[in-house]
Amino acid sequence: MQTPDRTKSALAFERAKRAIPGGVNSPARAFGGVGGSPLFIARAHGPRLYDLDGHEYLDFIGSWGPMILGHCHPKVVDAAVAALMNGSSYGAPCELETQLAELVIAAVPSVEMVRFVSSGTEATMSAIRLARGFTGRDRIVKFAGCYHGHVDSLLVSAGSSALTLGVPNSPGVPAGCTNDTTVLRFNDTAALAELFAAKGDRIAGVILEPIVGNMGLVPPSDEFRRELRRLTQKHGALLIYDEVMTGFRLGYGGAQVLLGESPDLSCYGKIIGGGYPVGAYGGRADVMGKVMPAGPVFQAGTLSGNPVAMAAGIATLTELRDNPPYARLDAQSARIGAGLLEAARTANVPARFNRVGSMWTLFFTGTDVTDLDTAKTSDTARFARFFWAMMDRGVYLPCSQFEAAFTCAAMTDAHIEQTIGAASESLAVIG
Ligand code: HOZ
Repeated sequence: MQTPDRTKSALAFERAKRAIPGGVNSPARAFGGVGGSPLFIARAHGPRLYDLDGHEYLDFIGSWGPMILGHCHPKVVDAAVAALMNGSSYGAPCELETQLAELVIAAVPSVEMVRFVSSGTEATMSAIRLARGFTGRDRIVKFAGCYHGHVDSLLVSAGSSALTLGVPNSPGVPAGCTNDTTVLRFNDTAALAELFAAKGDRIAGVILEPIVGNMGLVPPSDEFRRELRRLTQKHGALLIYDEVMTGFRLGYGGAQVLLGESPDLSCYGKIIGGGYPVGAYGGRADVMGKVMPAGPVFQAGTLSGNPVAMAAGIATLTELRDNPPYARLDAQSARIGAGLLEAARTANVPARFNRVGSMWTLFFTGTDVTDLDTAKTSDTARFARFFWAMMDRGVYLPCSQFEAAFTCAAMTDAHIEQTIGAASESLAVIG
């Protein structure tokens, strides 16, 4: 087949690079893991993106997670427009903030109070500050391959673009910022037990993506998850779930509801803003009661609780609650897994498919992927060829082996079969 002409995107990228570092406002978008120029998007609707050159793509990124209902869902658009007509920002409280907080609280049993911020990074940064303020301890534990935004103290062995681009530790993060961060291997229960036995009473909190999306999709083992809850409780450390990606994605309420777990604090973003810039952290009332002005732990933001974003979030959560798409998303994503693995077998390509609900990753490896080391056994050069072959066939996948793909509710069974057909052709061609 002929490679589609993407000249307009390429020219737009060249122009952007003269004005914006690397031509993008977040490195995950720059196609560093797959080579070539990123697509420049002209518009999006339903399950599709449309690029500057007039090509259309089934969108399995969904803005890296938020667009679970697809692009331009009419109820979300109507809510955002109605809010916008009442003014775009007040710098003063409005009832929309309380309404969205109440929706989150009603959906997630462990969350008794919520504070809204403007991004997932702000949410995790604020949650670990709160964990430290509440416990009076400094040490934070994270897991290799988990990514919690670009918070200085968490930018160690991080996943997502920090992993794709091979920059686990960024220049500009002073050693002092990470001295109190301990990194463990995900799913390594023995290492966790050893650390808590030695230093448990000095640990303020443990932060993790309960189901990891940022080294590709990696679920926790039951033993690891339960031990994490038991040890943090025993030692008075706070368990912090970063549900920025999984919140309201893996079921109404998120990963913790699916797993039956109860963390002390949870971080949100993406879906709860319905496609607008929102983050949130919430949890136990006694802990959240320490946030200023209720308590002494400082955290603030001019655009926090922005009315347009709140309205879009309310419309999105209301739709997810009243017309839950989760069972269909699960079935469609399972069908993608079966189809992709069959295509890989036919093409004699070693592969593993990790999936929970509508988040999934096809790893090009013959090794089960349970942590960062096993994720890194993947053939990233083959992934890059596969990515472009899929793109040429109208399927837009995450541009890195170490990211999760997202199925959205606007996709029909025909879109799923189209994706599997594209994968069969792509793997037959690239091998
Ligand atoms: N947190 C997103 C998924 N890994 C990446 C978004 C970004 O860095 O732009």
